[in-house]
Amino acid sequence: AKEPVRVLVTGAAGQIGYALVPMIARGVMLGPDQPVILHMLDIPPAAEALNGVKMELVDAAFPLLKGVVATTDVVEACTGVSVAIMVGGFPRKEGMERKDVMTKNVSIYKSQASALEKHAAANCKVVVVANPANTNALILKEYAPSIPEKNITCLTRLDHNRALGQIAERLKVQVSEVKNAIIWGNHSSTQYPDVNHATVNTPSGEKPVRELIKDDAWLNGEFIATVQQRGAAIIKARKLSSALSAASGACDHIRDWVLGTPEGTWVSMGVYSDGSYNVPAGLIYSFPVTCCNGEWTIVKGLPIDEFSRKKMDATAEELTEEKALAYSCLS
Ligand code: NAX
Repeated sequence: AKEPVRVLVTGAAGQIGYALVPMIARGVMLGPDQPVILHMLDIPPAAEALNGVKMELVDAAFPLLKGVVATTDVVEACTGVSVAIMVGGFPRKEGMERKDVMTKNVSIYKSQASALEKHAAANCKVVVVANPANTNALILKEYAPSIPEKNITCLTRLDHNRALGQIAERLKVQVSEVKNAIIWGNHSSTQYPDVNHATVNTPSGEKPVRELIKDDAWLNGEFIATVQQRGAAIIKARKLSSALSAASGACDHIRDWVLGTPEGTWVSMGVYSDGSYNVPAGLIYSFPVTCCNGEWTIVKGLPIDEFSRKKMDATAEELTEEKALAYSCLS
């Protein structure tokens, strides 16, 4: 039998946490034959609720779940973990300035970075979900210099899956037949959902999305806006932000990273830019990636048209500004 893997979920008493921990305990993230020990971190005001989640995990009697650590101590939470899902953060409340929210998150990510660096397993894989996800991941990277930068990512898989979902709905095909959409850039409304290389498996073979949906106005307009603003649409409908889809996206992100992407398929991940596609190096930017042997690689050489270039640059610009704002909050 495999040794259990320790998986950290921060903000585990929150709504994404509540959707995510049972998925991990069922093997959705690391596979149906991989035992796990869940480490759940939250802050003292949420300690009682966190303990309630732990009680439910016990009650669910998950065969793969070999232990639960529920704590408000960041060192205890980080010790020995091989996977870290960073969902905890400070949300922007009405009337708050961007800078105030950034200051709070910078200080959270700074201290959690140090704890991960000192206490997590070597080669721990990290995905930041909490917003501003890309910039929180960048702060985490800065303050955990001994964690390889390849191990620090942010979640844009939910946006990627939303793009696949919209194409499937439009074409009335199964979402499993659609692949290779791309989310470029920031997990924010400036993200660029790109279908120029996306394909659909049809009875007569694989076809480009642009060949099947000839409506350029829709693809270049409403489709992009729908994906960019889907988070707000969910809030409007549910009076709560996306949780099950975010949790599912986080599982997809880690599963593909650890177990690999299928041949011929790429996914979107926020990763440390190496300057590919003329995206400024040193940003955490969402790119198309393939994964093999536990490592992601940016898909290189895709042709980029002028329309795409502008949108990729605009979201890079926003990330550059966020980075500057974050650094101004550090001192
Ligand atoms: P909730 O407010 O329900 O949960 C957040 C939890 O984090 C709370 O239990 C809170 O006590 C805890 N927390 C706060 N500070 C903490 C700290 N320093 N250490 C540990 N835990 C801490 O929010 P939820 O709806 O679960 O969303 C969590 C985060 O995900 C938010 O930042 C949200 O903006 C972000 N999202 C990111 C998405 C993505 O695709 N990247 C999509 C969904 C979501 O909006």
